[in-house]
Amino acid sequence: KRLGMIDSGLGGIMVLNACVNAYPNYDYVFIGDQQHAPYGDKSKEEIHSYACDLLNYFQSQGIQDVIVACNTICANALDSLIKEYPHMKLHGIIDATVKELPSDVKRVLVLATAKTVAAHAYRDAILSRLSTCEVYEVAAVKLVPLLENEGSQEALQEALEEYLLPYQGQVDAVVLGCTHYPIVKDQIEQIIQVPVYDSDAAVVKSVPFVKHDEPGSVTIYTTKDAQLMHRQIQTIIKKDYDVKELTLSS
Ligand code: DGN
Repeated sequence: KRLGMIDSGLGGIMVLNACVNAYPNYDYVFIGDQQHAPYGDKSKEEIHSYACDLLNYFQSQGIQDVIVACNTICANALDSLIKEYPHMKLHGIIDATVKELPSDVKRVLVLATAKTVAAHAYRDAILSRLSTCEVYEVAAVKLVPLLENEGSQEALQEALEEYLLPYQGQVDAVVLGCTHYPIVKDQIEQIIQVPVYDSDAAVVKSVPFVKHDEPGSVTIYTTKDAQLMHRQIQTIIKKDYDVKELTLSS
């Protein structure tokens, strides 16, 4: 019942929180690779190599089941990681998130990192399910740096309006194709005024969790600054988790 989870940072914390709330009896081990955040502007090779470092750590700890709570890794490296780590069970999140969309949706706006947009991972996943849907993909490149570096509310609101206002009245759903964005889901809903879908509930539904009787645990590592991540977690999910620093050897 040990379950690994990875992301470049705070986005994965949102997914972790959803999983812990639904299945508190697992032993969750989360690594936020904040040293390398944001992943969204890194090369495919770099994203792949960071993900390998994270998975190698889990391997060294005997953790086989891992939720890849980062769309940027899923869009750019998951297929090769699945081949390279055949003994691990890697749970991606893109297809699960797309399944959240109602089948009568006609025009969808996907907000994601530059790398996820460049891979057209959401467009392809949406069209393979809803073939006549119009999909608009926007690289919301300012959001992860603002969220990771505790940018001001004004700067966040301004960036969100820049990405969303051109689509007001033009779409009937928004998909948050980056796990960091649910941190500002309420603000996004207020600006765009259509249903907004994200990975948090989707992951809970897609991972084959089973109920356990024994109590679970949550272990959180960051590759950067434990105090900083501890404070960020308190701010975004109001939980007082202990955070440890982890140095990964590549
Ligand atoms: N949270 C990650 C994602 O879902 O794409 C990556 C964000 C980032 O590091 N840019």
